[in-house]
Amino acid sequence: MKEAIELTQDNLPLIAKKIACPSYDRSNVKAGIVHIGVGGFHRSHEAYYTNALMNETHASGWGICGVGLREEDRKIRDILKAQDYLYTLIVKHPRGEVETCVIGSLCDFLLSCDDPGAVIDKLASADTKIVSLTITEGGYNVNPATGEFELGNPDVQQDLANPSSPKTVFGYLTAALKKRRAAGLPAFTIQSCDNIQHNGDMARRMLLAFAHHQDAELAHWIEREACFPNAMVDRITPVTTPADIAYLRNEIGLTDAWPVTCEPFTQWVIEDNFSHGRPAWEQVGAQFVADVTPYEKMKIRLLNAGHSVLGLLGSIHGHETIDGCVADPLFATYLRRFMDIEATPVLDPVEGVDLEAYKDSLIERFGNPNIKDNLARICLESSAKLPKFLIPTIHENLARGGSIQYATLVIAAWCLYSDKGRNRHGVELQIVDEMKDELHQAAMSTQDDPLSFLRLETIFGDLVSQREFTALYAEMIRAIYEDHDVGRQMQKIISA
Ligand code: CS2
Repeated sequence: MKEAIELTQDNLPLIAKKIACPSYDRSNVKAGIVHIGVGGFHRSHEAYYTNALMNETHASGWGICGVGLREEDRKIRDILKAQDYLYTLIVKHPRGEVETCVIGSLCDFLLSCDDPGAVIDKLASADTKIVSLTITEGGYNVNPATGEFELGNPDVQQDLANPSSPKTVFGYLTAALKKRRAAGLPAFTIQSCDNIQHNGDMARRMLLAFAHHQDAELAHWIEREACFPNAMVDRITPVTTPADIAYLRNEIGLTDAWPVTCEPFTQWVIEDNFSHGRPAWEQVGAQFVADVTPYEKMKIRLLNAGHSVLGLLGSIHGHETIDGCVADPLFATYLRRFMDIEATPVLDPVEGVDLEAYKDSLIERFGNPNIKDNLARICLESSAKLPKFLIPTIHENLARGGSIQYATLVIAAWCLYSDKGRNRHGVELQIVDEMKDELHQAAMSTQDDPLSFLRLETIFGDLVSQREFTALYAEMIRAIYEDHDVGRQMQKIISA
């Protein structure tokens, strides 16, 4: 085993002899961006683009200060702090080639639970121009049935009552914008990087609803002054494994306690709508467009929905990873048919994008055997994902008389998954979901009332009263509850 070098700022000259390292002077970098929710995806995507830009131009005003709003963020904060906020990105190509580089764009990290005032001050500081978010699909506090801000959320109530020690992202943004307004500073841009169609509009609506309840005049100022660009974000980023850490230590001779791995493909399409300046990310591959709508819909309804299709059906069938699914001809065919027959007909044409080639590339990306994207990651928080990724496709196909079979089986499989929590071989499946208990409760009564799962109105809306859907769903439920074999139903749909 090689002797491994610790990843720190002082060691960068040595590490740079082995792998690519920041070529800019990190001591000059100021945080122009504050990012809330520093997970793997932020580190493989926005932080990656920003690092590339600093390498390219040596612009120093766009460093990133990470913010964690949850106690669970302490681990990543502690690790990054000990590494001077440096980490390694491990890019895994389908044929086995691996590229590694050290990313230096993060330059600080604050935890709100340690000091809420420090987070508000950072957001309110004159240097902060953009506040970007990866707070997950479920983080926007929207009631999916009404589309309205969920005012009854106890954390929201606590934030309305205690504006200087908030818990939610809305409490922090509002408190900071209030300070900026009082200080005569421009509003920052709020840049959502979550997989939600019109993610900027969603962030805007939810923040304004919150701010309105706190201070109507401030809400009007935010409405006038702050920008919320919509964006499509894309890079498959599996959960880091001990093998990734061992790879760096053994093959590169580098000790990094929490590197990030990802696929080579990356895409970021952003509406050029910023209130207080922005980095020239277009110099390193991002695309700025006037309207991101068709791109985001295409990505969410094909890639993210495709993941959920494989994730739920594959978990019950006994597959473990996305590439394992697409190596199985039954799953590969099912996925492609779902994309062609159900998802594509409800998409709008995207200028300059060949949808067939896009779908081919998705299947190739899913098949990357070195990514080993676990189905457990895909199935995480399905209750927040499916209403955005898959259920709208069913609604739109019902309205146009299109096929709904492929997607309906996924909902039926999700019911079985939530009810039994086991795959067809009896192996337990860990379900991680904010709504885990509600999902289980609703699914449990399926044998007495085949539609009980669909009565979760916040997820399914009025799907339970759509006869064409419920008839098909009930039939599928009957079949999969009989033998726990989703593969047989998939085959039946394909052969029909
Ligand atoms: C995945 C996404 O969370 C999910 O279910 O579909 O994380 C996906 O890997 C990314 O959006 C890729 O850009």
